[in-house]
Amino acid sequence: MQFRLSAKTFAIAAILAVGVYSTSNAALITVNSVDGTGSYNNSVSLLTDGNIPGNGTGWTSDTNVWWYGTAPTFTLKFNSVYNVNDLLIQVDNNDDYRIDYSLNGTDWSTLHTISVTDGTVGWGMDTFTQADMHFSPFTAQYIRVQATGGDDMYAISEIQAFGTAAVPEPGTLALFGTGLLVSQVFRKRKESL
Ligand SMILES: [Ca+2]
Ligand SMILES: [Ca+2]
Ligand SMILES: [Ca+2]
Repeated sequence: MQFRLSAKTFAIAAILAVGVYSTSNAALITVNSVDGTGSYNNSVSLLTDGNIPGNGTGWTSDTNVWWYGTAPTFTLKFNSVYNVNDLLIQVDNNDDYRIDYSLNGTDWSTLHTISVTDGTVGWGMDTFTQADMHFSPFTAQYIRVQATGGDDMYAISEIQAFGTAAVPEPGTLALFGTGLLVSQVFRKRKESL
């Protein structure tokens, strides 16, 4: 009897979990902080201000963080851990930019490198998304971008990530609530027998 109860509880919980996860849609991920290392021009806040200039905009535009050399790194920290399935990044068209991700800000994995030869424009800023980069979805709280080669003159105007929270709290609470409800119902039945 005990086994059947828990099996039924489990089945209902599993059905509910599928429902919770399938109804959650990828949305723009909230960024807690954006930081830069090394020497660069303009504020790193430009990277997450939602302003994406038109493709072909000059690399030293006021809309961009721009710099010389491959030393600088730019890191976004999300407000929690997310399953990320899309990125939007606009960079200078004639360079290589490596995108890394991390759960803790210490251990990094490389997601993708945008190559000089990628993209659609031959001058100024160029926009890339998952449709261009073809990476697999990943789980992270940090995204880091670094120029790795090109003409030594680099720029980024925007970095946006899209996905769903890795631990959806409303879903967890719903599962917990369902478990309580089911055990209450069965306890009441047992008492009435
Ligand atoms: Ca921007
Ligand atoms: Ca290019
Ligand atoms: Ca360049």
